Amino acid sequence: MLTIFPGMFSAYLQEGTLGRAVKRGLVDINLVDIRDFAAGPHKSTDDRPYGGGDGMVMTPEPIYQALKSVDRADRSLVVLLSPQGETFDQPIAWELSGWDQLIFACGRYEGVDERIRLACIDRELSIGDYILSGGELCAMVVMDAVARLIPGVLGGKRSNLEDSFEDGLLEYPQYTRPRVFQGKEVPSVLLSGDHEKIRLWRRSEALKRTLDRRPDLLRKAKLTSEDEELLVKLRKNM
Ligand code: 4GX
Repeated sequence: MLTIFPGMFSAYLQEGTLGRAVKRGLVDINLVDIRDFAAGPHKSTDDRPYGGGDGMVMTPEPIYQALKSVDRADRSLVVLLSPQGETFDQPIAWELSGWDQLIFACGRYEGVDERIRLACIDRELSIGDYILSGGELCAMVVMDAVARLIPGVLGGKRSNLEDSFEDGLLEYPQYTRPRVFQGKEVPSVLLSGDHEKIRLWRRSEALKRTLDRRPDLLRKAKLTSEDEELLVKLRKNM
């Protein structure tokens, strides 16, 4: 992580799934403070934009030197987080998980000098169409999504293949105890013990949710002929 705020990553890296993966040595995260590579008494990492205008731009030299200081793996990719990048999604997370090393450049201010983009950046990603105050949260989002695809990180308790989005559909509704909560019952099929009926109900609910909330996802989803039959019934009920 190349950043002027390495402290922003520390708490997230100590807790939960990612924290455990780091402790077990399944992922190794190296925080590089760009400011350590800034020259001059003020260690400044930004400057005024040529051509005028509001805001500041990250000056190229400190980022360049920070990147040069990284011990690069043979198969290593430099990723810049920015609203101008291609939108990050689960297929991109799988692609990134195939690299031995990901180097995230986290920008602040109005962005980075264009020559850093041209000279150093292999892939530019956005986490969505909204503006954050810096690339750090975005890098953590991508890092988290990629890390949980690394074998062993989820601890075998559950496979990430069962997740929402791995087949391109939204997840079916989940229930746990108690059987009645605020007057609402758990659907009786889930108590039936009929595993085939439960499987069909869940698949149908996943398709229904996707149809209702994210019909755009259905075009790219991996659907079986059974799914197509369920969809015909669901569309009739709309
Ligand atoms: N998905 N931001 C980055 C500064 C910046 C701008 C251009 C490099 C180039 C964002 C997002 C996002 C705000 C992070 C601007 N750095 N990044 N920052 N949404 O909004 O990725």
